[in-house]
Amino acid sequence: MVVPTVTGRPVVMGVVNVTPDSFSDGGLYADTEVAVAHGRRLLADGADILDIGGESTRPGATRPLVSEELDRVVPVITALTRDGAVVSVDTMRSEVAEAALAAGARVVNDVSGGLADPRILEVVAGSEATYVAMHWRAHSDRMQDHASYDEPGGVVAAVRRELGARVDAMRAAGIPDDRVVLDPGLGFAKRAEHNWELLQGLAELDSLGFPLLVGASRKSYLGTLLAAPDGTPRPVDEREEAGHAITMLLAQHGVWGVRVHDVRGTRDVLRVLERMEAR
Ligand code: PMM
Repeated sequence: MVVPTVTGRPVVMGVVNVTPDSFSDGGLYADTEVAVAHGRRLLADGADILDIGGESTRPGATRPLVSEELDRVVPVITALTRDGAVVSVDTMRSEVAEAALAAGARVVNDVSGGLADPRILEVVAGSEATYVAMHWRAHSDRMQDHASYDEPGGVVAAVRRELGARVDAMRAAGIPDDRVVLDPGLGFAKRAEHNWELLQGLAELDSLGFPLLVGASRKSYLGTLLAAPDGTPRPVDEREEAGHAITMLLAQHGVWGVRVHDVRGTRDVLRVLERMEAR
């Protein structure tokens, strides 16, 4: 594993979205220079990994061209790896994963777990990269049509089974188990109640036998939880404290990593936890 956990606390993956349209920070870091500066700030705040993405996966998003995605992420990855950062590329495309690895990325974070572009599994197998495989059912323009989990055991059983099938595909492609991290994919083909059930059911996902990464921060289920009395969801940039509460619970559960926007606040949460656990 590229970033093994030290002292048992979760790895902190800081988000750098080089996109004009991500829900969490849409357009703020779309420019190379600004994205690199943002990555440097997250590093200074204590990120263990910087997750660089060039495709927005907000519900309803349309996909960029491969060339657009490459132009967004490669220069940012090159600059940040030159600074010594451990960089992850957030992509579903094998061509982008290949270029990112050549530019120095050491983690491939594939929100589709190899379903969008199965060749990505071969690219990862032929490298030394860690592979994060997230639970996913469909591209963002139609993912919420797939948010039904009627089988016995509900969303937790379905995510466990579907991630298990991705593990079979990774093994078949030749990716060793010790380079794999699984992610339940909060918000991807999930309604708010599904996200809460997954957070409550992490132990069942642990039984797959792989480290878990969870991306809980700023997502719409928090906006719904914290909605105003008239039902207006809490704005994206006012959900941080709730995200930190979830980080605390995830750390206590023993997840491998958390994917977050506010690295500084996340570090503070983990520092409190470490102090409380010190004898
Ligand atoms: N969420 C988003 C993008 N990439 N990757 C992983 N592994 N897990 C996630 O939950 C995840 C992801 C969407 O959120 P963003 O707009 O904040 O990046």
